Amino acid sequence: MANSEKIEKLYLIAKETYAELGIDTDQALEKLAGIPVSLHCWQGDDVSGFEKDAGGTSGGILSTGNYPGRARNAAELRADLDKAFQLIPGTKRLNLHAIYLDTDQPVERNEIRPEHFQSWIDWAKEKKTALDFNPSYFGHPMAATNLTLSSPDSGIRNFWIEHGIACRKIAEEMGKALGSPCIMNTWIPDGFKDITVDRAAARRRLIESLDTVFAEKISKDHMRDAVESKLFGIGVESCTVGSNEFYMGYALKNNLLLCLDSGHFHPTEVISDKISSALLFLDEILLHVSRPVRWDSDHVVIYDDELQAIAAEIIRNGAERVHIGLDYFDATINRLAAWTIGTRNMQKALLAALLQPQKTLADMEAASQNTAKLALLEELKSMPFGAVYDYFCMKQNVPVGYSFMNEIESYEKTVQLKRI
Ligand code: RNT
Ligand code: ZN
Repeated sequence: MANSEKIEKLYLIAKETYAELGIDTDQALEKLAGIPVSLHCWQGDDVSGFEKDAGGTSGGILSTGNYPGRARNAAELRADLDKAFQLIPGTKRLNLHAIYLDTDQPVERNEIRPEHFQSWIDWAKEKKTALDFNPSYFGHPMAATNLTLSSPDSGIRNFWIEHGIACRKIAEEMGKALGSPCIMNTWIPDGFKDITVDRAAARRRLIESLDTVFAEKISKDHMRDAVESKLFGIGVESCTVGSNEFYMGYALKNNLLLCLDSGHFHPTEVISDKISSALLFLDEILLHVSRPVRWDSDHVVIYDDELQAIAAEIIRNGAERVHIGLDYFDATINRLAAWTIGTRNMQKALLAALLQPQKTLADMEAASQNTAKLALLEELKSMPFGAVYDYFCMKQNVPVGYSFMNEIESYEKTVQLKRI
């Protein structure tokens, strides 16, 4: 039997099986196709960026490993992304950081302008995709003390305020040019290594700086601001200025998006539980889907319990209010595979959630039929959702199952390994 025939046949059986639970698999796939996942450009080059002088990481973020073939410039990164987009079904966006500007000459971070990202805008137009954006408050001499927007030094603070303002203009232009609001996420590394005495003063300075950065009202149709908290980072173990409570309060007060990164909480604390709460008070949120291993180590997203829980919460609370971004950087494996594996897993988890009889489950819960609820949830786990995802991949003209690795292996040989 031809492979496509087999996939179709298995799909039809799966469709029938899910229909018995009252679930329409065609409808689920239509919904899945419309849920965008924003790929983080920084997996492609270990968060190095393309600034002509400074750049790289600091402030507690770090990519480890030396797998060959990382993208060294914007053209290489775009080539890798083109390939990744061919291996991932569904709606994709690209999430850029300010350090990925595409220029011949060095440009200071407080002087970057939309034109420095024109090649990305052109690329996105051509690929019929959209862009998200991030100011880069790290990997720079002005961030050497791990204090940027909350620095006690007004010169440092002002430099980064100017960077934030410059980035919002860029995000606005990206959203305008591509006809889709650009989500701009603000994460700063600010924190202290050791016992911190005046936490309130640092946090007050951060509020003031953010107020200045966000002062200009920009149309929601073009760009939207998100703020991302963190628990700790290497080198800033004792106090993170932009903590969860800080940004929760700031986002609520200013009606911004709250960004929840799955690697930024205590080891047993999960973001899946935070989505429903946040959405009761905020219009929209942003997720940085990642995988912490012991600490905020940014591993490739796998199909684990928390990913399934996150996806289920997205579907139950309204996918249109949750912007899904990925955030990890593993330099020990092929970087194109890292994108492909993580994004496909995100989609698989969304699909599994779309294939759950949410109303039946909620009714069981409301009627305290806890035994039945548990039994059904567990049975759902071994239902043929893989056949539905395979069919989705086939219909979207991307490789089905493990076969995407053939393409990655040949791309690695012919393109990435030649970069050394
Ligand atoms: C760092 C944050 C932040 C970064 C990216 C590069 O801990 O998670 O989102 O990973 O912006
Ligand atoms: Zn993050």
